[in-house]
Amino acid sequence: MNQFHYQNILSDISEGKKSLAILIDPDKFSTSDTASFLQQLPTETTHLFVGGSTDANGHTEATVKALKNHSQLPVILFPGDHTQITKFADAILFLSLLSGRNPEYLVGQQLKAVEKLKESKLEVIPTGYILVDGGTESTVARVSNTKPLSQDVVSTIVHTAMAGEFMGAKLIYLEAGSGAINPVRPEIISEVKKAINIPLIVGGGIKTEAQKQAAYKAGADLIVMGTAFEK
Ligand code: 1GP
Repeated sequence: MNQFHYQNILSDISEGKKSLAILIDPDKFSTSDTASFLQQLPTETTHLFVGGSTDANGHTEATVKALKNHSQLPVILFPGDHTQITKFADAILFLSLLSGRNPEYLVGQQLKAVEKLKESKLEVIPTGYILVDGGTESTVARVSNTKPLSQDVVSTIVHTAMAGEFMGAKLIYLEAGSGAINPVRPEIISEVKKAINIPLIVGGGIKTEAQKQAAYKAGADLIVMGTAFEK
């Protein structure tokens, strides 16, 4: 089992070095536009995430291959379910939806992923995934049949992140949901950051430079932006 690689991609997301991942949803991406899509991305982009709550058309593999052909940036799977795993990426966020109580997204999908992961050299990154209320029903909440945590109950969010670290997560992902009206509040980011000893990813509803800088200042190590770069 020693073909599994840990820490390579993760070490890029080190504290102090702020990272920016652009999320590409294969359902909304045209591979023929890959070069022009990549050209419009901010120069500070450090990672490409690929995934969506659903991949109805099975475009993930083609999307990953196109991005790898056109870019040197690490391509990391951010899968909505196990069918979105492809060995052509560099790494996978091995997500556990800790804000929810649906066993399918706590451990069920993870078990279904093993066959494909056994045959890949993907860096597997255990990630505690915490969905908070972004002011509109997110696709994650709908597909996973879970409720987001209220942004008003900061201690529950902090404790969920700590539980994730205690369970072995190497990253915590604070998610307001793609297309969120309200991104994760800076106060929440800073309380979570103070409580954990692992890098913190923040995404969902971040559209402006000011929102991005506020999230970094509050303690986000890596910010994920998707909708802002969709055509
Ligand atoms: C969603 O956090 C990501 O999982 C990105 O969200 O599409 O709102 O940028 P946006």
